[in-house]
Amino acid sequence: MSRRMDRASLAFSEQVKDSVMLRRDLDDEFYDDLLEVLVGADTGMGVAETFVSALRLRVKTERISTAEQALAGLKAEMLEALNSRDRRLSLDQSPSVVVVVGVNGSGKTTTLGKLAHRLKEEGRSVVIAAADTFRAAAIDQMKVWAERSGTLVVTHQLGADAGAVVFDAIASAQARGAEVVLVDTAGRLHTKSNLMVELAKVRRVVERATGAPPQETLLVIEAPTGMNAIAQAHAFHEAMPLTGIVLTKLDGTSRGGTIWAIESELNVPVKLVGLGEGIDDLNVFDPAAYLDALFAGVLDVPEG
Ligand SMILES: Nc1nc2c(ncn2[C@@H]2O[C@H](COP(=O)(O)OP(=O)(O)OP(=O)(O)O)[C@@H](O)[C@H]2O)c(=O)[nH]1
Ligand SMILES: [Mg+2]
Repeated sequence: MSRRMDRASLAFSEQVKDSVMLRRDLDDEFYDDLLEVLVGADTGMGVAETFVSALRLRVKTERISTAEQALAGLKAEMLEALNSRDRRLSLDQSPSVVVVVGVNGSGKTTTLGKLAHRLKEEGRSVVIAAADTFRAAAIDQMKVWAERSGTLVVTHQLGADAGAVVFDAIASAQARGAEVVLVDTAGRLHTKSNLMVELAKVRRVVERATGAPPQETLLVIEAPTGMNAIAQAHAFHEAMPLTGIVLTKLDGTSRGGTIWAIESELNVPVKLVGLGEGIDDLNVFDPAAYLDALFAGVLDVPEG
C-alpha cells in the first residue's frame, strides 16, 4: 500500500516535519500546529479536534515529553478510530448481490472490474450486471472489464431498464449457482432525482429476486475530492442504506485524512480502496498499513 500512497504520505509527513516536529515543547502551539496539519489533510475540523484532545489526554497520562512520542500517540489514536469498524464484505447469501453507486467518474465500473477479478481469484463464481444503460460506452466498458477477468456479464440495450438487467443477471446467477452478482449503475441520468429513483428500483428488484436487499451497497468516492465528497455521499446515503465505501484514486491524492472525515460523517466503513487503474489495484482497506504509509518519514516503522 505504501508505494502507491506516496503523494498522501509526502504531503502529510512534509507538513508534520515543517511544523509540528520543530516544536520543542508540547504546548498550545504544538497542538495548534497539529490541528492545522490534520485539517490540511482533510480530516475535517471535528475529527481533528477529537484527535487533538485525545492526544492531550494521552500525553498527560503517559507522561509523554517529546514531539516524536506525541506523534506516535497520534498515530495510535488514528489507528484506534479505524480499527473500531468492521470492514469485511458480507457475501454469504446465494447469490450475494453487490451494488456500486456513486457520481459519474468516481470509479464504479473500474472498481467492479477489479472486484470481479479479486473474487474469482478467491475462487468465487461471479456474474456482472451492466445496469448503467444510460451510456453505450458504459456497457462496452463493463464488457471489457468482464472479459479481462473472465466473468459472465449480462447486458441489455442502451436505454433499457436498469432493473430488468439486474433481474436477468440474478436469474442467470441462480441458474448457474453463481455466488456473487456485481451490479454496475449509472453515475448520471437526466436529473439527480431520476438517478435516485432508478437506484431505489434496482434495490427493489434485488429484494424481489433474492428475498433480501443487496448484501452490499457500496458508495464509490474519489479520494481527491476530499471534503466535497461528503455532501454527495449524504445524498446517496439518504436515498439508500449504504453498507460500505470504496475510496478510489488513493494513489493520486494528497488528502490522506479524508477517510476519517467520511467515516465519522457517514458512520459507514471504508471497505475497499482503489490504488490505480490496473486489475490488481483494488485492496481491502488495511488501517495499520495505511497509517504506516501516512507517517512514513516521520515515524520509523520497525522492519518485518
Ligand atoms: N488512478 C486511479 N484511477 C482510477 C481508479 N479507479 C478508477 N480510476 C479511473 O477513473 C476513471 C473513471 O472510472 P470509471 O470506472 O469509468 O468511473 P464510473 O464511476 O464508472 O464513471 P461513470 O460510469 O461515468 O459514472 C477511469 O479513467 C478509471 O481508470 C483508481 O483507484 N486510481
Ligand atoms: Mg461506469
